[in-house]
Amino acid sequence: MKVQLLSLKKACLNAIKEVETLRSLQEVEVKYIGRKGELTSILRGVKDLPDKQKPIIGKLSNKVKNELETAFKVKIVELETAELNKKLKDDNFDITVPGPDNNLGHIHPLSQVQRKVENIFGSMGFTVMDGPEVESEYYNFEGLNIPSWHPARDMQDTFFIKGKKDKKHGRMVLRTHTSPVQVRTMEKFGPPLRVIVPGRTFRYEATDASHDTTFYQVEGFMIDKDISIAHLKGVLAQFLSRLFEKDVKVRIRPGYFPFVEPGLEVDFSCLICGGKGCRVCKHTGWVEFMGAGMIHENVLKAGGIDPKKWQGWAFGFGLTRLVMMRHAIDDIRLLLGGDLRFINQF
Ligand code: FA5
Repeated sequence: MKVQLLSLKKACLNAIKEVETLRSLQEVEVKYIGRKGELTSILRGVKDLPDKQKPIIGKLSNKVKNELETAFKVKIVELETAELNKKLKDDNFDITVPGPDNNLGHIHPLSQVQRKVENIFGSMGFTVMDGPEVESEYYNFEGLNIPSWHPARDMQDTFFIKGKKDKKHGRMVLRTHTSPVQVRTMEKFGPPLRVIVPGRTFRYEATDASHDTTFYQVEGFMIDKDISIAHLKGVLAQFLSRLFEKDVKVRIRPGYFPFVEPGLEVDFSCLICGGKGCRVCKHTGWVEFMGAGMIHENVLKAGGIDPKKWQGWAFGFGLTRLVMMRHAIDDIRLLLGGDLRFINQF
């Protein structure tokens, strides 16, 4: 039996050596060491051997089996490598070409600028707050000194949420501005306050190059003792020069918002046309940038703050318009349009 095993080994190793394809190698494997192969049929005879020989032959047959299995593995690698090399040669396959792009995403330009705004105000001691996008009429309007009968309601075209009505606070709306977070924050934390609120806002408006139905605003407000518009000017000057890293002309003119008194409008010289006039600035050279003013005493009262002891200012600007200025984007609708050809440029 020993002789049988050794000659099987020799024959099998020779066959492995001769083989040129993986398919024929598999046939050799089945023939010699498969379940119904020659090695198995030899081993069937072990039970008939004298007891003394059984362990010797058993050991030898295991050794032969292991050696043959290793020889098969080595040959598989050899054949596969040869096949790959042949393919590389035949196909003109260039292994130095980089692999497919793994398509890593990146931060949206709106979020990039929002982070910058948060950092600048953060360094001036402002806290970043958040508020609900689906807001009650009370916080969006009444709490801000805009009762339902007031003509100022027409200033902001509103999406109303069908069928939802909060008992205490009226209908639900998609917030038209970030100002509702003013009263919410006053109620929650009380004075003194130094807060900014970046967030998404919605208006039922016809869209054009500078108006969208969904856009981002940043609210800012400061409430303390002896606060005046001079502090607002100082904070804005610091903010704008750090954000644009260059001189930007700012125009302050009287404005009207029911929640501030006096009210201000702050405009920027248009950075897209350099003030010459284009479709973004409606050919005026100025872009409407923010509303601001001293917080109306009715708003402070709604927030549970005594207007005789505390004063403050507030502002609200369009973050989306700021991004347009920063990157000279001449149509607001591109920013949330989802076109990767556009967004991948930032
Ligand atoms: C407001 O929303 C006030 N809440 C701002 C405010 C806050 C005033 C605190 C006083 C004190 P206004 O409606 O002007 O104001 O909007 C503010 C800014 O949002 C605008 O200057 C503009 O930059 C941006 N904005 C308004 N409507 C749109 C729109 N449809 N698309 C893109 N940006 C818009």
